[in-house]
Amino acid sequence: MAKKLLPLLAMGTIAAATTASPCAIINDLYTESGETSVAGSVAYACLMSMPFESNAAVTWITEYSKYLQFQSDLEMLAKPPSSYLSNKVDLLGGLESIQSRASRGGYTSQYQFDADVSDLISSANDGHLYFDELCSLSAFSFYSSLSLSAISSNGIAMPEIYVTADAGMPSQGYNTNVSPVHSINGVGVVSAIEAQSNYQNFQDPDARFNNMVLNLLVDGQGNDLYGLFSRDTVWRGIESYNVTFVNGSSISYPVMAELMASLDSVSFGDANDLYNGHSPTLYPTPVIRESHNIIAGYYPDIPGLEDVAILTVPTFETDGYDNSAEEFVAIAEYFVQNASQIDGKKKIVIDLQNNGGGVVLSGYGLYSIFFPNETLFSSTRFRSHEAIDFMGTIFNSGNSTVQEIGYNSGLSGLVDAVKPDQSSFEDWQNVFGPYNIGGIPSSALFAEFDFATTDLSDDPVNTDGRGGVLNATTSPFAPEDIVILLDGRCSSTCTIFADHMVSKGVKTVAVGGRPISGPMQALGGIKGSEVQLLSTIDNAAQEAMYLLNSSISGNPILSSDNISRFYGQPHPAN
Ligand SMILES: *[C@@H]1O[C@H](CO)[C@@H](O)[C@H](O)[C@H]1NC(C)=O
Ligand SMILES: *[C@@H]1O[C@H](CO)[C@@H](O)[C@H](O)[C@H]1NC(C)=O
Ligand SMILES: *[C@@H]1O[C@H](CO)[C@@H](O)[C@H](O)[C@H]1NC(C)=O
Ligand SMILES: *[C@@H]1O[C@H](CO)[C@@H](O)[C@H](O)[C@H]1NC(C)=O
Ligand SMILES: *[C@@H]1O[C@H](CO)[C@@H](O)[C@H](O)[C@H]1NC(C)=O
Ligand SMILES: *[C@@H]1O[C@H](CO)[C@@H](O)[C@H](O)[C@H]1NC(C)=O
Ligand SMILES: *[C@@H]1O[C@H](CO)[C@@H](O)[C@H](O)[C@H]1NC(C)=O
Ligand SMILES: *[C@H]1O[C@@H](CO)[C@H](O)[C@@H](O)[C@@H]1NC(C)=O
Repeated sequence: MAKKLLPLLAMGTIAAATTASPCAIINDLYTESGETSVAGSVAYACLMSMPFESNAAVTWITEYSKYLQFQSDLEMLAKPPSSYLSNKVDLLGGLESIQSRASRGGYTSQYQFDADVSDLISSANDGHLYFDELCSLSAFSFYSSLSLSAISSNGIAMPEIYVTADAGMPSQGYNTNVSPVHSINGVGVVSAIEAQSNYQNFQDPDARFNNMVLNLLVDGQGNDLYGLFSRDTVWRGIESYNVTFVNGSSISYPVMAELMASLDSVSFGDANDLYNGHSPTLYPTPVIRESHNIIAGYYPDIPGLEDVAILTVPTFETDGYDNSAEEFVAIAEYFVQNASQIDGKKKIVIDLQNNGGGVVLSGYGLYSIFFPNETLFSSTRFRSHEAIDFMGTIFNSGNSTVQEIGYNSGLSGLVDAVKPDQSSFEDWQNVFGPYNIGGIPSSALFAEFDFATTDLSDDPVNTDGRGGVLNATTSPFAPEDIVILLDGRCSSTCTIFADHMVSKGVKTVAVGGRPISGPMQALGGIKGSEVQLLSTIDNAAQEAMYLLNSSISGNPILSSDNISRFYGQPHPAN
C-alpha cells in the first residue's frame, strides 16, 4: 500500500454560473466574445447573487465537523505554543459560529458561506487541510497583472520589493531608473504582502511570503511561477492595487476575475503540465533528468564550483506516471554515484525549493541513496476521539477477515500498527490511548510503515538490506559535504526527507522570506506525515459500520449504547 502525502497543488473544479443579472453580464461577454476575464467587482456581484439554502448549509457543517475531528492538531491550533508564528484558530468553534450564522439567516449567498468556510480552514495554514471543491469558489479566480519580486542586490543584502517586470530589466542589460515598491494602497509593501499571505497553506510566515512573490527559478523545475500576491479565490474587497514606488510615481492595477467555470469546454491545465515534455527552461542543461523533470542533476560551470554537483528535487510526487518512482530513485542513485565515484565531485547541493512533498517512500528512497541500508524512522499519531475508537475496536475484534477489511480501508494505525521501532503493540487500547500530547488526546506514536510487510519493489528504498533497484552499501558523500537548499515551503514528505538528512549531520540553507534580519525556518510547510481524504474516512467508517451491523445478530462488537452512538458518527467530540 503506497502512502502518499499530497503536494500543494489543488486546482478548482467546475461550477456553472447562475443567470442572475451580474452573472448574465459575464455570460453574455463570454458567449459574444469569448471573454473569460471581467472586473473583479462584477464577478463578486455575480457570486453574491447566488442563492443560499440555510438548511443545507447547517446540515453540511454538522457532517463536515464529523470529519474535521480527525484533524490531529485541533487543540493545538486553538491554543498554540507561544513560539507558533501564525494565528491561532479554533476550527470546530469557527464552524459552529458559521453554522449559527447560517441558521439565523446571516448569509444571503452560497459564496459568502463558502468564503467563510474556506478562510476558516485556510487559517490553519496547513497544506494537508484544504478544500478544492467549494462550488462557488471554483467559479472565478481573482487576480491582477501585478507580480512582485523580492530582490537582494547581492544575495545577502536585505531584499527590496520590485514589480517583476522592473526587476528583470537590469539583468537583461536595460539601464533604466527602476524603483522598488514603497507601498500598496497606502500600506507599506511588506505589510501588504504579509496581510495577503495569511491564507496560504504554510505554517511559517517566511514560507508564505516566498509564495507571494516571484522568486526566479524557485519552482525547482526551472520555470518562473507567478507569485501569488494578487491571486485569490475569495474577493477581498480590493478593486485595484495602487502601487506607489520609492521614487514617488505610482501605477494602478485593477483586480480582475478569470472565469474558471466551464460554460462550454474551457479547460485549464493543471500543475502536472509543468512536468511534461520539456527540460527546465531557466536552468542550465541538466547532466541527467527524469523524463518528467521530477528530479534532475547538474554540474555547475562556475569557476570554483568544479567539484560541486547539484540535484534538484522539486517534488516527491512520483506516482503520477508509470515506473516514475523507480526512475526517480534510479536516476538519483546513478547521478550521485557517478558524480562522486567517476566525475570526482566532492560536494553536493540538494535543491528542495518549493518542494511540496509527495510519496513518502520516494522520500525514504532518496534518503537511502545518501545513507544506504539504515533502519528508517517513521512515526505519526492520530487524534484519539470516539469515532476512531469505535472503528479501531471493530477492526481489531479478532476476526481476520474483519481485520483485513480494516487494513484495506486505508486509515493507517487502525489495524496492525507497529511501533516506530517496528515492534508490535499489545492491543488496540495501547495504540488508541488516549495519551495527552500537548493538550491533544492522541494515539501512541506508531510507524507509518511496517517495513517487514511494505512492498518495496515499486517504491525502492534501500533499508535493512532490501533496496529494489537500490543496492549501494556506502554513502556517496560525507554529511558535511551535503547541503540542502530550501525556501521554507518544504512540506510533507519533503520535511520527512530533510529531517532524516539533518539527523545525519547534513546542513540546510534557507533563502528568501520576509525582508527582516534573523533566522528563518527551513521547513515551513506542514510537517504532518499523513493526509486523509474525506472519502477515505468515509469509506473506513462505512466498512466499520457494515461489520458492526453484521455482528449485531450474533455477538455484537459494541454495547447497544455505543452502537447507537456510532450510528451518529463520525461526529464532533465535546
Ligand atoms: C519610478 O519607478 C517606476 C518603477 O520602477 C518607473 O516605472 C518610473 O519610470 C520611475 N520614474 C522615474 C521618474 O524615474
Ligand atoms: C487607487 O487609485 C485610483 C485612481 O487614482 C483611486 O480612484 C482609488 O481610490 C485608489 N484605490 C485605493 C484603494 O487607494
Ligand atoms: C557518468 O560517468 C560517465 C563516465 O565518466 C560520464 O560519461 C557521464 O557523463 C556520467 N554521467 C552522469 C549523469 O554523471
Ligand atoms: C468474520 O467476519 C466476517 C465479516 O463480517 C463474517 O462473514 C465471518 O463469518 C466472521 N468469521 C467468524 C469466524 O466469526
Ligand atoms: C543491511 O542491514 C540489514 C539489517 O540491519 C543487515 O542484515 C544487512 O546485512 C545489511 N546489508 C548490507 C549490504 O549492509
Ligand atoms: C548494483 O546494481 C547495478 C546494476 O544492477 C550493478 O551494476 C552494480 O554492480 C550493483 N552494485 C552493487 C554494489 O551491488
Ligand atoms: C447499519 O445499520 C444501520 C441501522 O440499521 C443502518 O442505518 C446503516 O445503513 C447500516 N450500515 C451499513 C453500512 O450496513
Ligand atoms: C463504549 O461504552 C463505554 C461505556 O458505556 C465504554 O467505557 C467504552 O469503552 C465503550 N467504547 C468502545 C469503543 O467500546
